[in-house]
Amino acid sequence: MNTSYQTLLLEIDDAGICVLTINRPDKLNALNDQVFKDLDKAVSSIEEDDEVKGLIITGSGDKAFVAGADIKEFSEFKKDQATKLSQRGHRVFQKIEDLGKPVIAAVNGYALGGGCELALACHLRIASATAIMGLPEVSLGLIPGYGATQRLPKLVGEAKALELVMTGRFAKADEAAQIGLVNKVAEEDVLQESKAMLKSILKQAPIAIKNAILAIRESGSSSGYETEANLFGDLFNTADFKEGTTAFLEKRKPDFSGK
Ligand code: DAK
Repeated sequence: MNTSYQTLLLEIDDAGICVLTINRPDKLNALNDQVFKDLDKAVSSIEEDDEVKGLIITGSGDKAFVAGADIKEFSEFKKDQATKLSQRGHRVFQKIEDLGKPVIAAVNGYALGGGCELALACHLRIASATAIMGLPEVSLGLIPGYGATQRLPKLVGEAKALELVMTGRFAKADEAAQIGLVNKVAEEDVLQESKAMLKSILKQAPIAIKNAILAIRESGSSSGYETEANLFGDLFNTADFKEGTTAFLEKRKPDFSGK
């Protein structure tokens, strides 16, 4: 896997956990064109790399996860360019959401605007006690353009999503957990706790995890139940299903092969 990027740091440990760090600490890891190009490539290579079992996305430094899209860069955009770049952002974030491996955002500080949207595209979010999240786009004369109008209501409900987007106010970590914007607040080190949660997921059957991601992604859509039935049925053909049920009956721990 290509592990060298201008704006990202990638590290893979022995358990197959890849930590992807957005690395522009002097700009609080704001998302510019280069970050999107790097993210696009990195997520593709993570997808193809069988050694990588799960992904954690975090931000460099102790202040920010990502403090938004790069305001300096987008301040000169015109309509067509903005629409096109919004679509590119959707595609890259969708790639993260569609990754058949679990993805956790370790929200280690400010996650604002596009940064909050990046966290929303991950499957799970764990916040540090100092995390501050929000969608202040209306204060810049905009609305969220990287998916939050669609993903946020699924997590916090339509009324809370409208409140956060229309006021642009920030939520501290405790409130974010209380409204379902993050799964939990880390008691100590957000990266270590994200790794611990990922490790507990990676003990389970990999194809079942992938199918769970695909099925839950379709919740609320008209094809959701049909998708669930198909993905559920497919698992009966896997070696992991045989191993999981056999291990239970033999009163031992399963040893999943991911097949
Ligand atoms: N963009 C560019 N630079 C940023 C930045 C950002 N979003 N956030 C911080 N920085 C830079 C600051 O300019 C400063 O750079 P220098 O002046 O040192 O060169 C450096 O990071 C450190 O920031 P501060 O000095 O401001 O640090 P403080 O601790 O005082 O304040 C803060 C932290 C997070 C409260 C503050 O930095 C802040 O308010 N940042 C902006 C937050 C924000 O409004 N984010 C943007 C949300 S709107 C689009 C699609 C999506 C979007 C846009 C376009 N298209 C498809 C076109 C999404 C928009 C958003 O994300």
